[in-house]
Amino acid sequence: MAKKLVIIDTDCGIDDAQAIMMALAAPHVQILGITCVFGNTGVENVCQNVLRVLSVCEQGGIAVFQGSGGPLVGVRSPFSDHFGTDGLGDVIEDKDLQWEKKVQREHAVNAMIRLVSENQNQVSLVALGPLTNLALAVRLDPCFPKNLKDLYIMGGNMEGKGNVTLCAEFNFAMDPESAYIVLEEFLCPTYLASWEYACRNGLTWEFFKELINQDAPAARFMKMLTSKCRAYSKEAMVTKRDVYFGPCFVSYDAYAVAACIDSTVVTEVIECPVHVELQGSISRGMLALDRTHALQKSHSVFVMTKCDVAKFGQLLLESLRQPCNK
Ligand SMILES: [Ca+2]
Repeated sequence: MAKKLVIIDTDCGIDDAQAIMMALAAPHVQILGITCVFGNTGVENVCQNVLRVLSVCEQGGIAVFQGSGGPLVGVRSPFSDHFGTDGLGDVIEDKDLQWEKKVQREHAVNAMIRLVSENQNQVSLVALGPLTNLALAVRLDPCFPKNLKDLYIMGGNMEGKGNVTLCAEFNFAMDPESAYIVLEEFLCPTYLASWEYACRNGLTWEFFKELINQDAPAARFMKMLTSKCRAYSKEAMVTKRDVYFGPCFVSYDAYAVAACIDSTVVTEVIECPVHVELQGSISRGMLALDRTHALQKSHSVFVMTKCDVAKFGQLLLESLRQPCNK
């Protein structure tokens, strides 16, 4: 069977690391490249984090490309330390001083365009960070979205609940203009794993313990990354998320990868046009769902609403049983 071709665009924090490992573990998936963008941390750290994940999973042959270091418009917001200042929980001591030599010389945006044009209508793009690289890709090559098979995005929200501002989700809030461009101009089949979707389909903290205590290098790596990180402490994690959804373990980016590699994980979607708000004083970066077609847009996206959580949990468990022979 031909493998499913995937490009992952990431701002590699801990949940991106988990999501990348999910794609690496899927036997029918071939990752053509991993493109890096700023977000959870600076893009230089993101590159190093991706290289580290690939090394733990013994998949060092996958090409890593450095992309945008900031948003299209305005000054980059200060990095949050949600996953530590380095994005991976500030626990890695033996930094790889040779990392720059391991990153491809080609810019991430050029690489995306090239890989997709070499494999027209065969590539699934999974976006796990701010959408800056994708917005630049459509500006450089207006045919880029049309040449994609489909697009999976972790980002945005569907109920106006924000996690960095009152109404905006992190990835969209970091670069609202890019989110706007992508959702206006990428007319390929597009699947959105919103913040609320991830939180409503969270797992228990008991499951999290089982996940990281598996006997494999990837599980031990994830246990180390999460060991000092507040975001992975049931006790420390009293957040806006908990106010809305109750306490649970949420591996955000893995929801987008799961939908890409196994469509049966998603059991319900809303199909409707969407719009990213750029103006509002408290809603800049918010995603609005146009369920009554008030905006009269011709293109709809699939906004995920329900997940087969048992199946998703199984994919997470398998993702940390690496390295595996693919
Ligand atoms: Ca991310």
